[in-house]
Amino acid sequence: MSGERARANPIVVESPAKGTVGPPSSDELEVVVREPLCAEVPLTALNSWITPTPRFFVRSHFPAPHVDLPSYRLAVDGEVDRAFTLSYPELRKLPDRTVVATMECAGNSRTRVYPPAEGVPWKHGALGTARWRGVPLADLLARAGLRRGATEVVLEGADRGRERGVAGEIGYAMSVPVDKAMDPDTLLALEMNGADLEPRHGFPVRAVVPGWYGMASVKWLTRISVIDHPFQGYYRTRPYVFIHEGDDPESSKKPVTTLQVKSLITWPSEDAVLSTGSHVVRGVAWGGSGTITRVEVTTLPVDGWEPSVPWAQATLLEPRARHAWVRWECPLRFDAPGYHVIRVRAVDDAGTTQPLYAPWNFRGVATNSIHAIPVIVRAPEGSPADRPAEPRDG
Ligand SMILES: Nc1nc2c(c(=O)[nH]1)N[C@H]1C(S)=C(S)[C@@H](COP(=O)(O)O)O[C@H]1N2
Ligand SMILES: [Mo]
Repeated sequence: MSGERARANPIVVESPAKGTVGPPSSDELEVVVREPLCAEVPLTALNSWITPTPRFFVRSHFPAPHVDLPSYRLAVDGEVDRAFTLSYPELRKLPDRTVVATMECAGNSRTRVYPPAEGVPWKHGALGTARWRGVPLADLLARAGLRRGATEVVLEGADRGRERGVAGEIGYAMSVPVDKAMDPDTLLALEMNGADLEPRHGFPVRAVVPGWYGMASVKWLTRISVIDHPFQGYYRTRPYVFIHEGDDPESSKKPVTTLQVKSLITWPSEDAVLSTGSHVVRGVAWGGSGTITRVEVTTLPVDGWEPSVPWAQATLLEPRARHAWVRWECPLRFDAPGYHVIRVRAVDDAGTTQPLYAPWNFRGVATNSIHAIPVIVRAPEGSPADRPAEPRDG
């Protein structure tokens, strides 16, 4: 499965200074933070089941590291019987598997929480679905032999830097419990959408933890370390935790793990101008612990009291895959000109759905409030409703 790019250029993974890891072109992604690069996709561009790589969001805590491929080694160690390392060519030779999985950053939709929460100010586009190809993490763990007492697997990236309130440099690392690490769909991905990973998405190898928020899918992976206690690393215990109002920040924080049930409208866009009549509203829906069974859409005139239509069932579109979002579409009629709000909510097979407002938390993570967008409905040009009313009193 060695890709063309690797063969043509087997040695050099260019550093940001050489320009290959820089911001994506502005028409593909919107840059949220320039360095380290955080960039999101406009929702209307999420119009295919597989997100093309140039439209796949980027979330990096540090500049993309320079990885020297000839000397690159992936280490597997810790609470195992046989620690070992693998070179890139050795990894490439192992049996692989392909998984289509949706990735969402835990901070996605953060700008929609109130009061504002600290963190990268994402709108809704820290989200994408890719076809990942790589070696199941379980295969490497089986080869190493887990010792009794192993509880978590720490995934370490090559990127390093400073974080506020922490002395010295730290590297990016995140842990997953052993059972999630042993899931056959948890991959050490070498390819994304049929090509070697792009540098900004973790070349030469990254973890992909389907069904979890993106923080566990560690890029530029260098070490897999099995431990027998809860991991206390910075990223596991500080940014990617739920701390709700009134919680004691130390004793009650809960790690962010599984994707919540969520759906977003990808067409029309916010503030779109639509003509009266029928339109097909489109979007995507996903969740980490079950299967989306229903998506419901409604519309409400801004000055109305009752929804003008009850929740309508959207049609769920093929193809589908266990860890991938489902695309949906729903015809809606707008009879009255004016402002309307369109809302969507997804329901999974356990009956879990979305709250109107997700409970506020200090990090603004895992926000899955019902997506609501305003649109402007106008009567077709030239129709009686399109003409301004006659001035009555001069
Ligand atoms: N080494 C490393 N891995 C990382 C990160 C990082 O900063 N460094 N960011 C994580 C977060 S928070 C997310 S949401 C995903 C984003 O992956 P992408 O940039 O390929 O979209 O990578 C994860 N893996
Ligand atoms: Mo993230």
